[in-house]
Amino acid sequence: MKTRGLFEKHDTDRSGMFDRMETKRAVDEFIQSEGQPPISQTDFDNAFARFDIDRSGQLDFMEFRNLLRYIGNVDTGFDIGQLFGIRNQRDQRLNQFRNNPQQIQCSLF
Ligand SMILES: [Ca+2]
Repeated sequence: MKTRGLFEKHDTDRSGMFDRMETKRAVDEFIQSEGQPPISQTDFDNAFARFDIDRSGQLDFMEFRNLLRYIGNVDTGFDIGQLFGIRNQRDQRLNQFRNNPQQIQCSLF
């Protein structure tokens, strides 16, 4: 199914925007049609946050299209869970460093 068709099908309240539930349903259908393994709730939440640029809690069509493209691309050679795992680890280290740079230095040397 084309992205536009997928969007119109799952925009059940015809708002022109996807809320989290609508996005999840559309992503699940997309993933299934691509023969990809199901996306975990954590990966979905991360992906949603990444593409909800203005933090409105909703995705417009362009944001949704970018999300699908991202998920689709990730499947070619990358495991999305692994990818987000690496990113989360990196973010955790960065946060640790910001919160307590000296402690990190001690653990490195
Ligand atoms: Ca909607």
